Amino acid sequence: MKRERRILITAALPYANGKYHLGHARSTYLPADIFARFQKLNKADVAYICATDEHGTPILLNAEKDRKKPEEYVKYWHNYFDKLFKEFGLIYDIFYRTHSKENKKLTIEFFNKAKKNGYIYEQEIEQYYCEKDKKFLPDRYVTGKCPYCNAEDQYSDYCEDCGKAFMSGEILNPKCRLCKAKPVMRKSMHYFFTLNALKKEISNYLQFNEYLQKDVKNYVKQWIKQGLKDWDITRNLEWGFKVPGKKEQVFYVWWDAPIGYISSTIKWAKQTKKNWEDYWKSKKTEIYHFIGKDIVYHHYLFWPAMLMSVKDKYTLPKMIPTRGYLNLEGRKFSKSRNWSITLEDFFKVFPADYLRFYLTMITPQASSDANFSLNEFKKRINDDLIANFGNLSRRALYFIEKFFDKKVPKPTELDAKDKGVITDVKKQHEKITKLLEEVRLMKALQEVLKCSSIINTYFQEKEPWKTKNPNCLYVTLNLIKGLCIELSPFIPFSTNELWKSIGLKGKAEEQDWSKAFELSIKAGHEIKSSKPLYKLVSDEEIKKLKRVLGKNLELKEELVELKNFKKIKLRIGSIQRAERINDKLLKLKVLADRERIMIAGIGEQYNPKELLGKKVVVIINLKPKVIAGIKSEGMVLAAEKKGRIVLLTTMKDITENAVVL
Ligand code: B3M
Ligand code: ZN
Repeated sequence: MKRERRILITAALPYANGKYHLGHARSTYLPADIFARFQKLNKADVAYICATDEHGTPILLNAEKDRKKPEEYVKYWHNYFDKLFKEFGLIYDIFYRTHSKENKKLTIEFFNKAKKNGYIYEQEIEQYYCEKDKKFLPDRYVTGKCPYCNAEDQYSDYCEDCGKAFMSGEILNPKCRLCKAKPVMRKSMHYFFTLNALKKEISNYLQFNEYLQKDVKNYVKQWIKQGLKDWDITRNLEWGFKVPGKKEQVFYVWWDAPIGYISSTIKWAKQTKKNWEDYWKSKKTEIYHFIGKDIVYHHYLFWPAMLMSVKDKYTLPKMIPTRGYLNLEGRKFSKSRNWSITLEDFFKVFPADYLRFYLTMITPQASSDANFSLNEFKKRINDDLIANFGNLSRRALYFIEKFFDKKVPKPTELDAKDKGVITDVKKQHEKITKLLEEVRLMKALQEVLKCSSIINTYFQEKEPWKTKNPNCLYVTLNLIKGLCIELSPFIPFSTNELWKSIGLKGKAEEQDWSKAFELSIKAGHEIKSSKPLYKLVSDEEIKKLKRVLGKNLELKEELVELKNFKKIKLRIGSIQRAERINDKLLKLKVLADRERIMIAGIGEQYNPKELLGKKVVVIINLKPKVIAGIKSEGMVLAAEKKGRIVLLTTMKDITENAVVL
């Protein structure tokens, strides 16, 4: 077969460093997969590439914590993601690794070429050095006291308490994290990448590539306007790829990670006897990088600049679909507060298709954030997936089984309604094709469901349960087959299963998109089964997942369940003392009806210091709860404002300790 288009698709490489929550699945892995599946059905020549990202300081630190060698540690997490992503239905052509020989070779090649072309220079910088351990200490290896707010135990580049970032050398009482000795400052040479020298080329790329997402492009342009800083691409670390000519330095993880996109393609091309350069250096290739909005800087600036700097005819990305963060029941995901659901938690209760369906329904083509609500999830699955598509296919198969002994009936001449529904559905199909091409996946899914509704309406009007109308069952079954193909990028497991129930060969996901609605199932074809495809989501199951969410949800629900609102005693309290317990939780001493200690989950939004003296609204008649080992005697009220949690404070004229209700 002659394949007209050549498309390279990547999903941002997950760090081989612990579990990911649903947010990454929504922003990156699922959209990339739906798009790749669509393009494969559409018979493009697709290379769909992913890998684990296996370098960097956090990985080395966590490996040390687990008492594992970093090689062993990343291998473990690589296997973990490989298995998990398969369960999620991701069909990468290769899921490789950045700690590979292909990546090492190419990383060094990129460095040498960029350097030869004048985009890399050397400069001396000062860094902490531990004379006992005989090594340089990257930021996270040094802890000390914040020079701004005096908080203890902060990393040497950033204070988690007051949020200030500081320069190397500014932290007070620095200590080596490994041996607790006081480090000294020592000079060493580092390599820098001249991002700024490519400013004009990058601006042009952003300017003239009409496919790049507008909302993201605008803020990237702002960054450029503010000035681009050259980029330190080496680290004094024992884990990573050694920098040529340096004994103790490796490349910064963000230098070799995106090169992993190419080196993984090289590995795949070797395995499948293809030419990798066709996918990276040909004018014909269209490159799509799917990412989350936290790595925009790296993909809209660094990466194109790196590709330009080697002057090696690399094709620049056509599209960088960028999605925002996911909240869970209106709050940020947070491991330490138990506010998280992982893919595995989910798969214990529901099939992967349910998650794929719901996540697509809450993911518009934008970098805006979204909210995962379990009740909404239940509604979408039961009302949209099952009541619409699931029931239609079950009923059509059931009537063929019941009235025609599982054989597709022979149609008579098609009437205006039969022809009408076919035309309408084909028109819809064209619209859906266009939306998918534009990576507008949520809209495309909505239109597929519309397609299903059109067929449902036709089915209802024809009343085959009364009329045993052969045309209706013949046409409907053929259109359901088309829907099966149309839905397979979104929900591959159940559409493949339905494909089998219809008695068709192969898989829905292997068909030809352009022929989806041809009437290819002929009279006399025998269907296999009419058993229901889906099970309704029950309250019990939703509760199971809520239990995963732990104590915080209970607390929230406890509040909602206080139906008689007057039972809640609200007071104005003033914050007398505030301390940080961890990055999420703060311990507050609040003077309300009396002095009360309250633990509040507002640590990501507030610094203890800015809270002192603040008047807040508190509930004083909740049962005391032990949170993070401390008895909390009340609750500070907060509300959501534009996706941010803000404390409910008072207007100036309400006095301390006044009774609100
Ligand atoms: N490893 C994961 C992230 O920041 C990071 C992506 C690398 S893509 C080359 O989402
Ligand atoms: Zn500080």
